[in-house]
Amino acid sequence: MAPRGGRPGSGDRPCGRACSDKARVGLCVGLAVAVGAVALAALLWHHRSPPALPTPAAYAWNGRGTTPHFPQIVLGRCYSYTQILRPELRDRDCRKIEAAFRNAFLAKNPCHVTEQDYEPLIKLVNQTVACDKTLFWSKTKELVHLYTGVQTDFLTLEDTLLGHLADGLNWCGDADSSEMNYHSCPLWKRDCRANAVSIFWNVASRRFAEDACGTVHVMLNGSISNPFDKNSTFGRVEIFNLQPARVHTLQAWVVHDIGGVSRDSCSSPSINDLRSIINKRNITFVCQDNYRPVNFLQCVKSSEHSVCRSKM
Ligand code: 2NF
Repeated sequence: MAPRGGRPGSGDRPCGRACSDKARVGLCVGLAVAVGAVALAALLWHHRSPPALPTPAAYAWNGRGTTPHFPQIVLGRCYSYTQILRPELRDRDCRKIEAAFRNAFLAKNPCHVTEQDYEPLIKLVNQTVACDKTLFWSKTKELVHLYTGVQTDFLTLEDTLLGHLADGLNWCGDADSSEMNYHSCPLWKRDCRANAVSIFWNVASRRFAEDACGTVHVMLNGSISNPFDKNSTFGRVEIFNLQPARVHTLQAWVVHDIGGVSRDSCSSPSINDLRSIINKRNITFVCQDNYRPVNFLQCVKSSEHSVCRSKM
């Protein structure tokens, strides 16, 4: 009886060439099945574990993250401003205002927030500043607010509801999340100039300037080489949004550090640049060095200085 099968190449070849062709076909089919199985497994594995979506924390912006308790701070500031500081605004809806602020930047790339995103917030806040009482500032943040803290008729942007809500805070969201990013936010000088915070101050400063009327004021720092900085918000945004039909004069107060080098800053090239921009816009420019009421405030801190002794 002939054995079944048999080794190819042995002397006795019951199936010969036909048998070796069958073996090759079998081998090829086996290999194809194995390759297919590996490919299918790889495909299934890929679908079962998609790459993780970046979380807000994964974006390491260069600036500090959203101020902790941002929504609570905004809500609290809104209530204290509208109920206690300026009760004439008591009918403003602080819950809506806080939500509009949040919605302006949440679920958005913080480098792609637009001025339009803040429009609902600006509409809800809606506040008018009396003519002659608008006070801009540049590089004098602490002193100007000491001044408006006493002379409450004058209002800086931070003394209006909109500026008060945001002053000193930081905030941003993320396109892939509905949460605030408390880890990091873009720094305008390093990540993107048009970020959620910068755009807010641009639009708030623009509106503040557009609404001004009569004589407007600015407090500038005469103890630095360029009291007027063309790249500052005052130099870039505010002066170009004054409405010559409503504003007839810009009064600049150039203040100097007590005991610092005494300069006549009103005649410096930097202030002359400001004068020429303002005059070209058909607005009168008036400048005063060392405005006395501000000197008195500076002397509260430096009462022993000879300049202050002689003033008192
Ligand atoms: O934080 C504020 N309260 C603030 C920020 C920006 C602009 C207020 N403002 C409004 C105020 F109402 C003033 O009238 O603009 C005027 C002051 O801004 P400025 O740029 O003329 O004055 P600076 O002393 O140079 O800057 C004030 C603060 O704003 C920051 C800057 O780092 C400083 O902390 N700042 C300036 N430009 C930008 C910007 N494009 C900015 N922060 C973000 N994006």
